[in-house]
Amino acid sequence: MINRDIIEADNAARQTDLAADYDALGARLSRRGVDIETLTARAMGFGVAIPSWGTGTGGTRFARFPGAGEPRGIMDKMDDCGVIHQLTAATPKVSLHIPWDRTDPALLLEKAEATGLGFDAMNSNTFQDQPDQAHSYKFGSLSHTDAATRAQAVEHNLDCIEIGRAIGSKALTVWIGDGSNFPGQTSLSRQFDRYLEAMGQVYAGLPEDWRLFSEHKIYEPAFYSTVVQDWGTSLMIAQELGPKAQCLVDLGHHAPNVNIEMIVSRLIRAGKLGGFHFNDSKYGDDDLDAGTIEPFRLFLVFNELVELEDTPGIDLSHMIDQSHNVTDPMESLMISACEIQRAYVQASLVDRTVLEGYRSDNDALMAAATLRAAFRTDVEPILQMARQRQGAAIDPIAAFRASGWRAQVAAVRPASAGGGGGIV
Ligand code: LRH
Ligand code: MN
Ligand code: MN
Repeated sequence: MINRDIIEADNAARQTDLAADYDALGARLSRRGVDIETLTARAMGFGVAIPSWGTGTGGTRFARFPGAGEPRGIMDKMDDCGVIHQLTAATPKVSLHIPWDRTDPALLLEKAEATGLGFDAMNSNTFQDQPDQAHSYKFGSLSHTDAATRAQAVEHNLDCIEIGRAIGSKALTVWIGDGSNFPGQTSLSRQFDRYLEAMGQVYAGLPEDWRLFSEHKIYEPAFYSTVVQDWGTSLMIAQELGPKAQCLVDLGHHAPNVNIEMIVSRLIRAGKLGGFHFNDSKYGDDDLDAGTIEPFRLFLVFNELVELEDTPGIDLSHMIDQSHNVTDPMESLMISACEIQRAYVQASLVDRTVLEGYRSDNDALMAAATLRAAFRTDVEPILQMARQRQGAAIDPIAAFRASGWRAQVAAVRPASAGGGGGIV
């Protein structure tokens, strides 16, 4: 972890400005009838999980350009996640990917204790072949035409549940790359039937207090059809499997211009929204830092979440899912966590009584203006204060750079090989 003195020294230099900015914002908000302390308390209560795989440099289908001091394995990844949480106070959990992170659960628990982290949803991987694997996933996994391959994929998911159970996780996210690349290659209906049957076996292996998240994605790696291609299919799956099955929305997994906030609203209405993979994108599954391309879209997603937050039974797993090619992954993850938290606080600022009034009067212009007023409010002092009060950094990136963490770990973590073959 980073030496506390470094964080405190960096905070000390920013303390006076923060106090002035916080007071000024507090005064402005109170003129709007909003208590800044309520918002700061909400910011302090907010958390989003870090994907273990996001701590390394990703890559594309063309190349991977490794960075210095990349994590050598899950223990290093957890160390990085611990630092991200230490600096942001917004990322209390890690989401593991198996088999990438496979290791003795006792060691994972020990590391979680040392870094002050918990575990969010487990992720299974049947979109890659592993050494020593009996059956290849080249033509699919849970929906494969071959029963033995499907059984192997089911077994892997059950194994993920076992590991997760040992470390206190409470959910399994299943994303498969299954689909087809050419019209006629597969029976669209029978492939889906096979998938549902296999997922039923995974569902049957869930502990009582666990949930199963199905994650949809429109395309890639299958380029003609994908088995779980959109939220409609994902909802069908969750409804067919049973009450412990819900849908996971990865923001980058839709066609351009799809209204994601509406999907969010519909899934909550159906009692089937389980969680998110936050990221941002311009074209496809770009896995860019949250809020860096379309911050208003992120805000609108949170606007739905805040509007519906008292829906009975709602319990969302907020997770990030990103890949970093040109930035330091830890810095990118910190930026994302802060942007997601910002969207949450901005959405919490929307005057919902006033908005409802405009809605019932059909005053579209003022309804939109009400959302914009919240979105345009610079809530940075609230985020900074939330961090400072929790012993984190007022400016996480500055404190991270001042700490020299990357250079320190680069000295003990050997450079990893570059080369082709990206991560999805
Ligand atoms: C697929 C995906 C899914 C995987 C992760 C590595 O594109 O979003 O969540 O588990 O990437
Ligand atoms: Mn994802
Ligand atoms: Mn993805």
